[in-house]
Amino acid sequence: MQEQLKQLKEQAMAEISKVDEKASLNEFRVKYLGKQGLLTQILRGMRDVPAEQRPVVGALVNEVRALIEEQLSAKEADFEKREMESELAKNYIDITEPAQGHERGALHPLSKVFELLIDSCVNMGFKVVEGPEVELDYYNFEALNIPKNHPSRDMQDTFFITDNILLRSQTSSVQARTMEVMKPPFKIISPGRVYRNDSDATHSPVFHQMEGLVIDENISMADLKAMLIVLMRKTFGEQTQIRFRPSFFPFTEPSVEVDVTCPSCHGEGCRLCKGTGFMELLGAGIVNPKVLEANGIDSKKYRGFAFGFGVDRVAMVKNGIADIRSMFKNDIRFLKQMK
Ligand code: FA5
Repeated sequence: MQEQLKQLKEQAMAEISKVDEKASLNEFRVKYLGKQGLLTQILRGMRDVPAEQRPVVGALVNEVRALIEEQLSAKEADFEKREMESELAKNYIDITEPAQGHERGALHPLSKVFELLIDSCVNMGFKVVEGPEVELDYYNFEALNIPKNHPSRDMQDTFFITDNILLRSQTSSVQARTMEVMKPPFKIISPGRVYRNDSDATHSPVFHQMEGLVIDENISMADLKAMLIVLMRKTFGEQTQIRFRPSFFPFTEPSVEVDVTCPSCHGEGCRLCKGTGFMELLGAGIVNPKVLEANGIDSKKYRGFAFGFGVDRVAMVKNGIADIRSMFKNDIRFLKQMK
């Protein structure tokens, strides 16, 4: 039996030295140390060993088992080490390489223009108020001297929800809402989203306006003009050319439209500005006394001026954007240029 054990030891040592993958280690363990393994089979012959030799044979059995286990652990540790080394080699990180850094986001050009316009107006003493985008026909039109079926409604191609409810086509709807609740004198601006069935390089179906309304005693066209010139110069710089044109709105009398130099041709005349060299930015005027009276303000005592900026147009002019629709496509290349 001692001879058998020595042979088993040699056979096991020769075999384990040839094991070259981790999965084969378990087969080896079962073959030698398992319940039906070779060592167990030899042990079954222990009962035939004379009693005085048993301690010596027992010691030899333990020695062989310990040696096999030791070799198994050493091999296992070796495989694990190699696995770890190959993982590390695959995922090698060069800590001396410069970091990639995070890209910084930026405000959308429209948000920047809103911030600029609102800040300038707040610094001039205006209060910011808001109104609903889903609006009653009354506030969007009727309270502004535009009765049902009046031809001037055609100036704005409006999205109606029902006969009396619509998506507001202008922030002027906030004028009537404000006059209802505030006592003059007051100065408000109202920035927000508006909707019209319009689409080309300078018209978007969803766009943004900023309304302004000032009601006080002794207001004149000169106040409106001076205020707008200050605001435009702050927004575009001193060198920008500003043009006031006579116009018509049912809720202001007299009315003007205000243009600045075209962002595309800088005044030369191009397709974007239809050859005029200018881009229209806003409508404005002296509040029609009929509107004051309809909204409970004494038109003998108070007068007012109002204006409505196309905020997207301001962003176009400031950033030289040739197509208004590019601001709503979320194309990251465009947004990066605007940073
Ligand atoms: C109005 O909306 C009037 N409520 C402005 C006003 C307010 C007049 C207060 C008097 C007193 P208008 O339809 O012209 O007016 O639009 C005002 C501005 O909005 C235009 O000058 C233009 O800059 C912008 N605008 C109009 N339609 C669009 C559109 N579809 N897309 C982008 N901007 C537009």
